[in-house]
Amino acid sequence: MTPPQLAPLKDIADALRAAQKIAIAAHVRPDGDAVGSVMGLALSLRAMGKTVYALLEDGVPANLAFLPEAITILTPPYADFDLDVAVALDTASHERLGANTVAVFARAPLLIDVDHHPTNPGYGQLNHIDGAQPAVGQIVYELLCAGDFPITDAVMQHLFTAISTDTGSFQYSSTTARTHEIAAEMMRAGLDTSRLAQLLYQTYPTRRLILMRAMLNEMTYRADGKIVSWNLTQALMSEAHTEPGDTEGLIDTLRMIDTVISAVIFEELPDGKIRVSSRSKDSRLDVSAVCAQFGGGGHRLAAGARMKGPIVQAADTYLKALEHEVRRLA
Ligand SMILES: [Mn+2]
Repeated sequence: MTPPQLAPLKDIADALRAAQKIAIAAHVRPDGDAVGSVMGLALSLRAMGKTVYALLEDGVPANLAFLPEAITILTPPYADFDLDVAVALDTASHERLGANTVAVFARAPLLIDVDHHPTNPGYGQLNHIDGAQPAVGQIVYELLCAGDFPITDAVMQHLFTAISTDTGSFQYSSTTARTHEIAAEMMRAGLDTSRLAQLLYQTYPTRRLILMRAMLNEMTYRADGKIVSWNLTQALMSEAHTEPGDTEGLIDTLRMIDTVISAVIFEELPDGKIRVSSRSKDSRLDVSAVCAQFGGGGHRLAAGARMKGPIVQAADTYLKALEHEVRRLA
């Protein structure tokens, strides 16, 4: 029997085919997988003649604005529209869609939840939660194949972006042989992957380099260099005129350091809360469990949480818990 959290993609494709008005959304502070999955599915369904509302509570980050039809993504306040189906992608909990998006989704008689965060409880009526998939973009690609839905060049640009960014350019251990096969299928279908790689990884605004310079100057080590962390303050972000997306992937630079098995960035949010992003390079170290101590979650090797400020105190509390886990490995 299929577990309730893993509805066959064929069933999800059937539900989408039967619908005419569809809303698709992903988590707040969207990353490449969120934007790419939402728009990859949205553009395929639009090519089938359906009315599709792509919703992102926080809009499209500046670094992804080049993607096709990104301008059609709606942000709050949302208009009143009827829905047959709502689809949540890459969103580990219902609330992470954002309050306005949750309110719109409540109007749909059917909610579909497609995700790869193992902590996702399956908050839809149709759930497909597959923690073995490196990106929701990969699940969406399989969904389009299962339904024989259109896969246009624009759809591929979005799904390639989703897959490439969530696998660290096909480098993370979550990357599967199928991930590479999908990239190959897209290349055979004519997708210009080197252009996308250049736009995604080799085109940064000076603002981002200012943040990176500060990070390299200010990062601190703990646990004999096994942990590295950095506090990203509102003061620095306003000084550098930071825009959403500028901080995406900065943590990967910290993660590269040879002695490090865990990298953490603490980011001060406008509301005073502290956003924790945590990475592990050692499969024995489960940072999602550390984040869960503070109400967060995610993946074993990449997780996050929100903590109460001030930033120095939140960092100290989190790092103590992390160091406790790191020391247990030695
Ligand atoms: Mn993802």
